[in-house]
Amino acid sequence: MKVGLITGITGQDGSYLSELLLKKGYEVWGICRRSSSSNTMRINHIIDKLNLRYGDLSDSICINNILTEITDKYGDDLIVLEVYNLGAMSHVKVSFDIPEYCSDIDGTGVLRLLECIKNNKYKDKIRFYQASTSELYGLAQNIPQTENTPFYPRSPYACAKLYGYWITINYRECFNIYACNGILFNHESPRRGDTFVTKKITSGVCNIKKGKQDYITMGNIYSKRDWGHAKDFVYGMWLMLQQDKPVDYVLSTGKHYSIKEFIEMSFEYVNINIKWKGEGLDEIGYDEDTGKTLIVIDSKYFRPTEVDTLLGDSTKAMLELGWKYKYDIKGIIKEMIDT
Ligand code: NAP
Ligand code: F7E
Repeated sequence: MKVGLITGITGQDGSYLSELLLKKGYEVWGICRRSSSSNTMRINHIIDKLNLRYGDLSDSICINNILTEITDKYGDDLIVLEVYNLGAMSHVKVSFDIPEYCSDIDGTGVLRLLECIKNNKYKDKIRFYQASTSELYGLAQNIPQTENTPFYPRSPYACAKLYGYWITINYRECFNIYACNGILFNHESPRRGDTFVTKKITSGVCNIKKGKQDYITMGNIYSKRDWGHAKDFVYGMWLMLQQDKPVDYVLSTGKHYSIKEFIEMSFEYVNINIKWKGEGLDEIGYDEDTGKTLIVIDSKYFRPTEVDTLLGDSTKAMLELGWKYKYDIKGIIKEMIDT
């Protein structure tokens, strides 16, 4: 039996990865947080096929209990247990507000999982994927960024993920665990959390088109991101765990756009012509045909330190894993607005 264990199964990537593993015939397990309101919206359509356990990356005991429950169930019949660590406090701006919590979950949480794997009797049958991030490049030292580009994190989130990245490599080298990092650039979908910029824009554009919202309030619209689709990226995660040796890979599209360009493409898709006037906090986007304001800027969405530009080079993943992506930026926007 091939088994997958996903932390962060209720998140954007966790939901797409669950679908992929089920399609491939895996038994899928997931760690969910207890929440006072429902947090399983993204997996409700497949929930009967999943083995969910309550847990949290702050709690070594529960992580160990779940891991041993799985390995005890199969014992020597276990072929492989693929552990995908997708659980995280994943919002960069929020990490400035709750830095200690973010470090505990996104940094030390990785160590907790690796320790449980190291101590498991079936350690040699366990493979570990760490959700590393292009945020590690931060104040980017080279353009485009590859697996060899030096890191320069710019937020508590990125600093915590830097620890996660290195502890994954350290456990690979010390304890011979099949453990690797996917350094993933931004990836989006209709399942993206509401407060990330692409979802905020596409939802806002839909609402404006339907007359349910007047305008969208944005932060820094001049940063640039290399945006792909989560479905393409979870396939790359799976590929990384199917190799002879654990190796770290960048996944990206190799194209980047500013937030302002993303806004323009989104309005264009619903046939609204946006024009701009003013500068800085006074800049606004307006409807050329009606004169109505569509975009305003508010400094409350600015970050204390910004990551101005990210652009990835995933040549290594393309050549060694045979990974490619299917969605371009317009396809992503179309799906996010239509769904
Ligand atoms: P997401 O939608 O925010 O999902 C995060 C998941 O982590 C959710 O299931 C969340 O549970 C869970 N989680 C949060 N705190 C936890 C804790 N203390 N213990 C256990 N689980 C916890 O994130 P995503 O976009 O799917 O990203 C998946 C992973 O890839 C994250 O590690 C993220 O940092 C990383 N990453 C994302 C991107 C991207 O562009 N999407 C790029 C690079 C790396 P609830 O549902 O209960 O909140
Ligand atoms: O911001 C700017 C903001 O929050 C993108 C996470 O998945 O990808 C994600 O991190 C840009 C930033 O994503 C608003 O200042 C302007 O420059 O959508 P975001 P992120 O910070 O790039 C990486 C790879 C991860 O690893 C993370 O987990 O958009 N921006 N105005 C805004 N951003 C937000 N959220 N809201 C605004 O109103």
